[in-house]
Amino acid sequence: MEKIALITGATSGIGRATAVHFAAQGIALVLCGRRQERLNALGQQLGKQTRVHTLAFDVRDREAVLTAIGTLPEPFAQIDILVNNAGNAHGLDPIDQGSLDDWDAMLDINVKGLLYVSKAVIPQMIERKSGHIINIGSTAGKEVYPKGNVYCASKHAVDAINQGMRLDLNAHGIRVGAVNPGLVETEFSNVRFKGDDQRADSVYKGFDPLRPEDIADIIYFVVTRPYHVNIADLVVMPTAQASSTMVNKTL
Ligand code: NDP
Ligand code: 8X3
Repeated sequence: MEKIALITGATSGIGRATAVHFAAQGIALVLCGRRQERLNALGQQLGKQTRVHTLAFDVRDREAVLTAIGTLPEPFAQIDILVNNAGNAHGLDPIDQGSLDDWDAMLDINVKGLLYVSKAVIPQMIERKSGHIINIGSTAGKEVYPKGNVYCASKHAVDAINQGMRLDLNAHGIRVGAVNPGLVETEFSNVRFKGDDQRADSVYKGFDPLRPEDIADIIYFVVTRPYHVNIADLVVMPTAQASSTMVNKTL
């Protein structure tokens, strides 16, 4: 039977690659992000392979989130797979020099935004006693690196929310799991360094980073296991990476 997936942060990077991968497998899509033009272009492209609906909202705006997801047209209303992916790092500063706006952005988007979207989707999953939630965490949610402070805190929160969701939704037969990537070359560092593309590019120089398609492939694997299999928590790094602070640039 055709499944419907709602993917947040589908306009770029991991979310976009996941949408492309899912579409190729015939999964119907609700694509979310703020950049309407990108949603339109992707919707048009993937609409040749599967049914697509786009929703433009900022995950920080709880009314917008609840309204957009709560008023999905009937053919898209029953979400089988939720990929909680929208998020970014904002800045890379020692704790005493961090910007309050950056801190607000990371906590509001990566943590509260994920919660708002989940709140909008979970009730109908409970009603149907069916659903699969994939939370995109990070190696930054498993360890803390210098200057990563608040971004790491936001991803540790995702780790805790992932565990909490799994516990609380266990009674309803809903699968919950996290995929926690290491260094993936996307627009992530362009956002973190506020458009300093040279600095962003330098993050992925000298080694072979993960590509968003690698993570999309893993997410697809996770959601296509038989119902009795729930991949609860998965960490994936480039071969060159051993931890947040150890990357081998001699391979
Ligand atoms: P990108 O910057 O390429 O993509 C981020 C996506 O999130 C975009 O589609 C963006 O859409 C969306 N987004 C950001 N802020 C908001 C917002 N306020 N409201 C709605 N959507 C928003 O980065 P990645 O693909 O790398 O990041 C995706 C996820 O993967 C994030 O949660 C990130 O923390 C995580 N991650 C990334 C890693 C990496 O090395 N790249 C490693 C580990 C985890 P738009 O701007 O259109 O709103
Ligand atoms: C993204 C990975 O190491 O850049 O979550 O924080 S890292």
